[in-house]
Amino acid sequence: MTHLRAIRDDITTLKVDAIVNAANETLLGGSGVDGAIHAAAGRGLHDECRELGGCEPGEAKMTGGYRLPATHVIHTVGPFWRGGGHGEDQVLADCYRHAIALAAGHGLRTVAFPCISTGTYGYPQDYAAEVAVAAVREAVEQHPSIEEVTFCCFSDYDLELYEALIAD
Ligand code: AR6
Repeated sequence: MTHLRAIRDDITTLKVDAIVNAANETLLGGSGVDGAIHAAAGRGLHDECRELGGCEPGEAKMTGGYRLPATHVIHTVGPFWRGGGHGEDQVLADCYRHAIALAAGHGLRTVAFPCISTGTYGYPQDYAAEVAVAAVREAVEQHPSIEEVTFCCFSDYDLELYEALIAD
């Protein structure tokens, strides 16, 4: 059975098979976790991303990890929060599901996620955490080769939310 855990950390320091990036549709970098990942990985990541031709919200694309301790980066684009009535939950769940499927399809076993869409894209943290945990639980049932999924929180508040949801 896949182990789910929540930690509070900088995702760029994690030595896992893949860290997930909360990117934008260009995949060419930005602020927040996207900026941190590109800064830590170096120029090679940017060059590989330029070849990918962007990414639709809810989809996921994989690159190497370059100077990161993680061997791969899975880039996904979360939904911009517009009040909740515009299919945001579905797109956010797709980010988690597609990232897990992509990792499993490449034989990866350990994956770490940031709290996608809860920064610049404005998704309420509690709703996002519920969607994330439910989507990951569903995805790892279909991809049991995934050994561990880490929810890498950047705030104590997010960590509390995820710890409570995982314990359920
Ligand atoms: N490690 C882990 N989590 C982090 C880190 C880090 N080093 N840095 C920030 N976070 P955001 P979004 C958390 O804004 O809402 C970018 O410009 C942060 O505290 O990074 O999906 C992209 O290019 C928050 O909990 O992503 C897009 O344009 C979470 O990561 C846009 O922002 C997500 O916040 C995407 O917005």
